[in-house]
Amino acid sequence: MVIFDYTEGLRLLTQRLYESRKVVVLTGAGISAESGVPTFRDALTGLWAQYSPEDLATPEAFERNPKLVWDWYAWRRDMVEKAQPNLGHLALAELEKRLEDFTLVTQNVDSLHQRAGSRRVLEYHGNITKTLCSKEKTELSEFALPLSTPPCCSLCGAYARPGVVWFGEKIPVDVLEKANAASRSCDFFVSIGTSSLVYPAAGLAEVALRFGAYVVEINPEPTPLTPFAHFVVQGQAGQVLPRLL
Ligand code: BV8
Repeated sequence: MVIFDYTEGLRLLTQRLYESRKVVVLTGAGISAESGVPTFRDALTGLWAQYSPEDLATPEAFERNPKLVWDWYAWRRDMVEKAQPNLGHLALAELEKRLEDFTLVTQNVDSLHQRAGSRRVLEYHGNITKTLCSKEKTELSEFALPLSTPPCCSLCGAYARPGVVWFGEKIPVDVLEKANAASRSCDFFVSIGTSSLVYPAAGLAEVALRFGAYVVEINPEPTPLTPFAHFVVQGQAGQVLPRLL
Protein backbone atom coordinates (compact mmCIF):
# COMPACT_ATOMS: atom_id res chain seq x y z
CA MET A 1 0.00 0.00 0.00
CA VAL A 2 1.44 3.39 -0.89
CA ILE A 3 0.70 6.04 1.75
CA PHE A 4 -0.72 9.28 0.42
CA ASP A 5 -1.56 10.76 3.79
CA TYR A 6 0.97 9.82 6.48
CA THR A 7 -1.40 10.45 9.37
CA GLU A 8 -4.30 8.63 7.71
CA GLY A 9 -1.97 5.76 6.80
CA LEU A 10 -0.74 5.36 10.37
CA ARG A 11 -4.33 5.53 11.66
CA LEU A 12 -5.31 2.65 9.37
CA LEU A 13 -2.22 0.70 10.38
CA THR A 14 -2.89 1.23 14.10
CA GLN A 15 -6.49 0.09 13.69
CA ARG A 16 -5.36 -3.06 11.90
CA LEU A 17 -2.67 -3.70 14.54
CA TYR A 18 -5.15 -3.64 17.45
CA GLU A 19 -7.63 -5.83 15.55
CA SER A 20 -4.95 -8.51 15.03
CA ARG A 21 -5.01 -11.79 16.89
CA LYS A 22 -1.25 -12.53 17.00
CA VAL A 23 1.52 -9.99 16.31
CA VAL A 24 5.19 -10.70 15.54
CA VAL A 25 7.82 -7.96 15.37
CA LEU A 26 11.31 -8.52 13.91
CA THR A 27 13.89 -5.83 14.64
CA GLY A 28 17.35 -5.16 13.22
CA ALA A 29 20.17 -2.73 13.92
CA GLY A 30 18.09 0.20 12.62
CA ILE A 31 15.96 0.34 15.77
CA SER A 32 19.11 1.02 17.82
CA ALA A 33 20.43 3.68 15.41
CA GLU A 34 18.55 6.46 17.29
CA SER A 35 20.29 5.28 20.48
CA GLY A 36 23.59 6.14 18.81
CA VAL A 37 24.54 2.50 18.14
CA PRO A 38 25.90 2.31 14.54
CA THR A 39 23.92 -0.10 12.37
CA PHE A 40 25.65 -3.36 11.63
CA ARG A 41 26.99 -2.37 8.27
CA ASP A 42 27.99 1.08 9.62
CA ALA A 43 29.56 -0.45 12.74
CA LEU A 44 32.87 -0.44 10.87
CA THR A 45 33.34 3.30 11.12
CA GLY A 46 36.67 4.84 12.05
CA LEU A 47 38.96 2.27 13.61
CA TRP A 48 37.28 -0.61 11.79
CA ALA A 49 36.70 0.96 8.38
CA GLN A 50 39.13 -1.39 6.67
CA TYR A 51 37.22 -4.58 7.62
CA SER A 52 33.89 -5.98 6.41
CA PRO A 53 31.46 -7.38 9.04
CA GLU A 54 31.92 -10.83 7.58
CA ASP A 55 35.71 -10.48 8.19
CA LEU A 56 35.19 -9.95 11.89
CA ALA A 57 31.96 -11.77 12.77
CA THR A 58 33.01 -15.32 11.83
CA PRO A 59 34.62 -18.25 13.70
CA GLU A 60 37.44 -18.21 11.11
CA ALA A 61 38.22 -14.56 11.84
CA PHE A 62 38.36 -15.36 15.56
CA GLU A 63 40.57 -18.39 14.90
CA ARG A 64 42.90 -16.26 12.73
CA ASN A 65 43.13 -13.28 15.03
CA PRO A 66 41.34 -13.72 18.39
CA LYS A 67 42.66 -10.42 19.78
CA LEU A 68 41.41 -8.33 16.82
CA VAL A 69 37.94 -9.88 16.98
CA TRP A 70 37.78 -9.70 20.75
CA ASP A 71 38.81 -5.98 20.68
CA TRP A 72 36.14 -5.20 18.04
CA TYR A 73 33.47 -6.72 20.27
CA ALA A 74 34.88 -5.02 23.38
CA TRP A 75 34.64 -1.69 21.53
CA ARG A 76 31.04 -2.39 20.42
CA ARG A 77 30.07 -3.71 23.85
CA ASP A 78 31.38 -0.59 25.59
CA MET A 79 29.34 1.56 23.14
CA VAL A 80 26.21 -0.53 23.67
CA GLU A 81 26.46 -0.43 27.46
CA LYS A 82 26.68 3.38 27.33
CA ALA A 83 23.67 3.65 24.95
CA GLN A 84 20.11 4.18 26.17
CA PRO A 85 16.92 2.60 24.78
CA ASN A 86 15.09 5.04 22.48
CA LEU A 87 11.39 5.78 21.88
CA GLY A 88 11.21 2.89 19.41
CA HIS A 89 12.38 0.34 22.00
CA LEU A 90 10.07 1.86 24.62
CA ALA A 91 7.07 1.76 22.27
CA LEU A 92 7.60 -1.97 21.59
CA ALA A 93 7.85 -2.66 25.34
CA GLU A 94 4.50 -0.85 25.80
CA LEU A 95 2.96 -2.72 22.85
CA GLU A 96 3.92 -6.03 24.47
CA LYS A 97 1.89 -5.01 27.55
CA ARG A 98 -1.17 -3.96 25.52
CA LEU A 99 -1.44 -6.86 23.08
CA GLU A 100 -2.75 -10.31 23.91
CA ASP A 101 -0.29 -12.27 21.80
CA PHE A 102 2.95 -10.43 20.95
CA THR A 103 6.31 -11.93 19.98
CA LEU A 104 9.47 -9.82 19.64
CA VAL A 105 12.34 -11.34 17.63
CA THR A 106 15.51 -9.27 17.47
CA GLN A 107 18.64 -9.67 15.38
CA ASN A 108 20.30 -7.15 17.67
CA VAL A 109 22.79 -8.22 20.30
CA ASP A 110 22.63 -5.02 22.39
CA SER A 111 20.03 -5.80 25.15
CA LEU A 112 18.31 -2.44 24.46
CA HIS A 113 14.87 -4.08 24.11
CA GLN A 114 15.23 -5.70 27.53
CA ARG A 115 16.53 -2.45 29.04
CA ALA A 116 13.45 -0.69 27.60
CA GLY A 117 11.20 -3.13 29.49
CA SER A 118 10.45 -5.81 26.85
CA ARG A 119 10.08 -9.02 28.85
CA ARG A 120 9.94 -11.73 26.19
CA VAL A 121 12.72 -11.16 23.63
CA LEU A 122 13.89 -13.86 21.20
CA GLU A 123 17.58 -13.02 20.62
CA TYR A 124 18.10 -14.53 17.18
CA HIS A 125 21.82 -13.65 17.03
CA GLY A 126 22.75 -13.90 20.70
CA ASN A 127 23.91 -11.13 23.00
CA ILE A 128 27.16 -9.13 23.00
CA THR A 129 27.13 -8.72 26.79
CA LYS A 130 27.44 -12.51 27.21
CA THR A 131 30.86 -14.24 27.20
CA LEU A 132 31.30 -17.93 26.31
CA CYS A 133 34.11 -20.46 26.41
CA SER A 134 35.05 -20.78 22.71
CA LYS A 135 35.50 -24.55 23.15
CA GLU A 136 32.59 -25.63 25.39
CA LYS A 137 30.24 -22.71 24.50
CA THR A 138 29.39 -22.53 28.22
CA GLU A 139 28.68 -19.05 29.57
CA LEU A 140 31.57 -17.57 31.56
CA SER A 141 31.11 -15.10 34.37
CA GLU A 142 33.01 -11.93 33.68
CA PHE A 143 34.66 -11.87 37.02
CA ALA A 144 36.48 -15.17 36.50
CA LEU A 145 38.19 -13.80 33.38
CA PRO A 146 41.79 -12.51 33.40
CA LEU A 147 42.23 -9.04 31.91
CA SER A 148 44.34 -10.27 29.01
CA THR A 149 42.69 -9.88 25.58
CA PRO A 150 41.09 -12.16 24.71
CA PRO A 151 40.74 -13.68 28.18
CA CYS A 152 40.86 -17.47 28.54
CA CYS A 153 38.26 -19.79 30.00
CA SER A 154 39.12 -20.41 33.66
CA LEU A 155 38.13 -24.09 33.32
CA CYS A 156 39.77 -25.32 30.11
CA GLY A 157 42.09 -22.48 29.10
CA ALA A 158 40.47 -21.98 25.67
CA TYR A 159 39.88 -18.40 24.55
CA ALA A 160 36.72 -16.65 25.71
CA ARG A 161 34.44 -15.33 22.93
CA PRO A 162 31.39 -13.05 22.72
CA GLY A 163 28.00 -14.78 23.13
CA VAL A 164 26.82 -13.84 19.62
CA VAL A 165 25.97 -15.98 16.57
CA TRP A 166 28.66 -15.49 13.93
CA PHE A 167 28.22 -15.91 10.17
CA GLY A 168 28.38 -19.62 9.41
CA GLU A 169 27.08 -20.50 12.90
CA LYS A 170 23.64 -21.90 13.66
CA ILE A 171 20.88 -19.88 15.27
CA PRO A 172 20.14 -21.31 18.77
CA VAL A 173 17.62 -24.10 18.05
CA ASP A 174 14.98 -23.06 20.60
CA VAL A 175 15.00 -19.45 19.35
CA LEU A 176 14.91 -20.60 15.70
CA GLU A 177 11.89 -22.80 16.33
CA LYS A 178 9.95 -20.29 18.42
CA ALA A 179 10.54 -17.50 15.88
CA ASN A 180 9.51 -19.72 13.00
CA ALA A 181 6.39 -21.00 14.76
CA ALA A 182 5.32 -17.44 15.67
CA SER A 183 5.92 -16.20 12.08
CA ARG A 184 3.88 -19.10 10.66
CA SER A 185 0.89 -18.51 12.95
CA CYS A 186 0.73 -14.71 13.24
CA ASP A 187 -1.72 -12.50 11.34
CA PHE A 188 0.34 -9.30 11.65
CA PHE A 189 4.13 -9.18 11.09
CA VAL A 190 6.23 -6.00 11.36
CA SER A 191 9.83 -5.83 10.12
CA ILE A 192 11.61 -2.83 11.66
CA GLY A 193 15.09 -1.46 10.96
CA THR A 194 16.62 -4.36 9.10
CA SER A 195 18.21 -4.50 5.66
CA SER A 196 16.56 -7.93 5.25
CA LEU A 197 19.86 -9.34 3.93
CA VAL A 198 20.88 -11.81 6.63
CA TYR A 199 19.34 -15.28 6.67
CA PRO A 200 17.63 -17.17 8.13
CA ALA A 201 16.35 -14.03 10.05
CA ALA A 202 15.25 -12.32 6.83
CA GLY A 203 13.29 -15.46 5.97
CA LEU A 204 10.85 -14.87 8.85
CA ALA A 205 8.98 -12.18 6.91
CA GLU A 206 8.78 -14.55 3.93
CA VAL A 207 7.30 -17.26 6.20
CA ALA A 208 4.73 -14.77 7.53
CA LEU A 209 3.78 -13.75 3.98
CA ARG A 210 3.51 -17.39 2.89
CA PHE A 211 1.18 -18.18 5.81
CA GLY A 212 -1.08 -15.24 5.10
CA ALA A 213 0.00 -12.58 7.60
CA TYR A 214 -0.36 -8.86 6.92
CA VAL A 215 3.28 -7.76 6.58
CA VAL A 216 4.46 -4.23 7.41
CA GLU A 217 7.93 -2.73 6.99
CA ILE A 218 9.23 0.30 8.87
CA ASN A 219 12.53 1.56 7.46
CA PRO A 220 13.75 4.89 6.03
CA GLU A 221 15.25 2.96 3.09
CA PRO A 222 13.87 0.30 0.74
CA THR A 223 15.03 -3.30 1.28
CA PRO A 224 14.48 -6.62 -0.58
CA LEU A 225 11.31 -7.02 1.53
CA THR A 226 9.79 -3.67 0.47
CA PRO A 227 8.16 -4.86 -2.79
CA PHE A 228 6.41 -7.73 -0.97
CA ALA A 229 5.20 -5.93 2.16
CA HIS A 230 1.48 -5.03 2.32
CA PHE A 231 2.24 -1.71 4.01
CA VAL A 232 5.51 0.24 4.00
CA VAL A 233 6.28 3.19 6.30
CA GLN A 234 9.41 5.00 5.13
CA GLY A 235 10.40 6.45 8.46
CA GLN A 236 12.54 6.10 11.58
CA ALA A 237 11.50 3.59 14.22
CA GLY A 238 11.81 6.13 17.07
CA GLN A 239 9.34 8.44 15.30
CA VAL A 240 6.88 5.93 13.82
CA LEU A 241 6.46 3.39 16.64
CA PRO A 242 5.24 5.82 19.35
CA ARG A 243 2.47 6.86 16.93
CA LEU A 244 1.21 3.27 16.88
CA LEU A 245 0.45 3.56 20.59
C1 BV8 B 1 23.53 -19.74 9.22
C2 BV8 B 1 25.74 -11.23 15.37
C3 BV8 B 1 23.78 -21.98 8.67
C4 BV8 B 1 27.19 -10.92 15.30
C5 BV8 B 1 24.98 -11.41 13.05
C6 BV8 B 1 20.53 -18.47 3.26
C7 BV8 B 1 20.03 -19.23 4.31
C8 BV8 B 1 20.76 -19.39 5.48
C9 BV8 B 1 22.03 -18.79 5.61
C10 BV8 B 1 22.52 -18.03 4.57
C11 BV8 B 1 21.78 -17.87 3.40
N1 BV8 B 1 22.52 -17.10 2.58
C12 BV8 B 1 23.68 -16.75 3.18
C13 BV8 B 1 23.72 -17.32 4.38
C14 BV8 B 1 24.83 -17.20 5.32
C15 BV8 B 1 24.69 -16.02 6.28
C16 BV8 B 1 24.09 -14.81 5.66
O1 BV8 B 1 22.90 -14.56 5.77
N2 BV8 B 1 24.93 -14.01 5.01
C17 BV8 B 1 24.47 -12.74 4.44
C18 BV8 B 1 25.56 -11.69 4.60
C19 BV8 B 1 24.12 -13.00 2.98
N3 BV8 B 1 23.89 -16.44 7.41
C20 BV8 B 1 24.50 -17.05 8.43
O2 BV8 B 1 25.67 -17.35 8.42
C21 BV8 B 1 23.65 -17.42 9.63
N4 BV8 B 1 23.92 -18.79 10.00
O3 BV8 B 1 22.83 -19.60 8.28
O4 BV8 B 1 24.05 -20.94 9.58
C22 BV8 B 1 24.33 -23.20 9.22
C23 BV8 B 1 23.57 -24.36 9.12
C24 BV8 B 1 24.08 -25.53 9.58
C25 BV8 B 1 25.35 -25.57 10.19
C26 BV8 B 1 26.10 -24.40 10.32
C27 BV8 B 1 25.59 -23.20 9.83
C28 BV8 B 1 24.02 -16.61 10.86
C29 BV8 B 1 23.84 -15.15 10.60
C30 BV8 B 1 24.09 -14.37 11.92
C31 BV8 B 1 25.29 -13.46 11.75
N5 BV8 B 1 25.42 -12.62 12.95
N6 BV8 B 1 25.07 -10.70 14.18
C32 BV8 B 1 27.42 -9.45 15.51
O5 BV8 B 1 26.49 -8.67 15.79
O6 BV8 B 1 28.62 -9.08 15.40
S1 BV8 B 1 24.19 -10.73 11.72
C33 BV8 B 1 24.25 -9.04 11.72
O7 BV8 B 1 23.49 -8.64 10.60
C34 BV8 B 1 23.59 -8.36 12.90
O8 BV8 B 1 23.03 -9.22 13.85
C35 BV8 B 1 22.45 -7.60 12.27
O9 BV8 B 1 21.36 -7.54 13.08
C36 BV8 B 1 22.19 -8.47 11.10
C37 BV8 B 1 21.34 -7.90 10.03
O10 BV8 B 1 21.74 -6.59 9.83
P1 BV8 B 1 20.61 -5.49 10.15
O11 BV8 B 1 20.14 -5.66 11.54
O12 BV8 B 1 19.60 -5.56 9.08
O13 BV8 B 1 21.47 -4.19 10.10
P2 BV8 B 1 21.95 -3.41 8.78
O14 BV8 B 1 23.01 -2.46 9.21
O15 BV8 B 1 22.23 -4.38 7.69
O16 BV8 B 1 20.64 -2.59 8.33
C38 BV8 B 1 20.10 -1.60 9.18
C39 BV8 B 1 18.77 -1.18 8.58
O17 BV8 B 1 18.18 -0.21 9.45
C40 BV8 B 1 18.92 -0.50 7.22
O18 BV8 B 1 17.95 -1.05 6.33
C41 BV8 B 1 18.60 0.97 7.51
O19 BV8 B 1 17.92 1.58 6.43
C42 BV8 B 1 17.66 0.84 8.68
N7 BV8 B 1 17.64 2.01 9.58
C43 BV8 B 1 18.64 2.89 9.84
N8 BV8 B 1 18.20 3.79 10.76
C44 BV8 B 1 16.92 3.44 11.08
C45 BV8 B 1 16.56 2.31 10.34
N9 BV8 B 1 15.35 1.72 10.44
C46 BV8 B 1 14.45 2.27 11.29
N10 BV8 B 1 14.72 3.36 12.05
C47 BV8 B 1 15.93 3.97 11.97
N11 BV8 B 1 16.19 5.06 12.71
